Amino acid sequence: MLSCTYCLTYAQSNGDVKEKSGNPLFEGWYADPEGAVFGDEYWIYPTYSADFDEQTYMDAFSSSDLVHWTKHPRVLSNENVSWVKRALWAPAVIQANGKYYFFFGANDIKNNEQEGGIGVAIADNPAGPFKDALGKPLIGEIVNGAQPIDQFVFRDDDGQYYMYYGGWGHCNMVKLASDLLSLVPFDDGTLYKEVTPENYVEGPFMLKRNGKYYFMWSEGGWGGPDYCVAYAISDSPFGPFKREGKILQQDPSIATGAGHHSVIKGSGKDEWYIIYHRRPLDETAANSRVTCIDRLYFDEDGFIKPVKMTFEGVEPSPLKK
Ligand code: FUB
Repeated sequence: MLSCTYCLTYAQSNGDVKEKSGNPLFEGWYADPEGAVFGDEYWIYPTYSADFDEQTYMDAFSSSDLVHWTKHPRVLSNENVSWVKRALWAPAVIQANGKYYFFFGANDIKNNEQEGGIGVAIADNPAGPFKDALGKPLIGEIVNGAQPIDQFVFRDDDGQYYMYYGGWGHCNMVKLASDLLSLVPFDDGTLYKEVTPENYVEGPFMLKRNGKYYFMWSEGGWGGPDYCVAYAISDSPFGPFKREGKILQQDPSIATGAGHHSVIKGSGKDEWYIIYHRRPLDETAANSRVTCIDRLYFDEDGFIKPVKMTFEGVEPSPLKK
């Protein structure tokens, strides 16, 4: 376990000393964090935020309580995915079919002649090592103007898996086969549906709560201070996704460039956390991004309240009772 350098202790009014996670959650430049809950453990899979040519592997972090985090180095690397050369970005990891599926973007392709895009690797446990499942990208071309990066895999209540993805201001969704290794056509025979909301740039995320689909995404440029997260609410996984407003953005007293997030549920009823990256106030370099966590609340009408970024982070929320 990492020492608690990154936790904070605080005294309650009754004198009891408690710990909070602190923000950032762990040391190092890490962006695009994908949170997941596997059994009694929380996991975070971030991008290693460095020069694109150095982004040839990914680390992961696990915790039993959201406060103490264990680092798992190099759960995915180009040693196990031969076509990955650089720019390994934005994991999406899910448990299905008795295995763990690790989706990623790689190579930052700019046209359909270049090799790269969204790939998938499989392991028997969440710490990997994840190995390439296909020997090639699952999505290796630019469709509807969407760069094939920033995938998020969503399982609807009927068991159907959808993947939302896309950079360059365009978001597509696709339907995944039950083995998660190929695309299947929608009822109208098409493989790709563009679902881009207003202001969308990249980093899509989907959450279902009380029968409503909460679609979220990042806006602005990730290298600058204005990067932020907005959302829409829909009755269907296919949209339409009408923009409601921003839920996460820079705070001049805390950090800039807050975006590319995910959301996980804690141990309590309707207890939600947003996991995201942000840039410390004394940093301006694009890749100076750290992974943080804060509470995410819904109001009584089901709208998401703006997130208050903190340095303290969150209290323990152990999954194991
Ligand atoms: O970290 C690399 C890229 O930066 C991601 O793919 C984008 O979403 C942005 O966060």
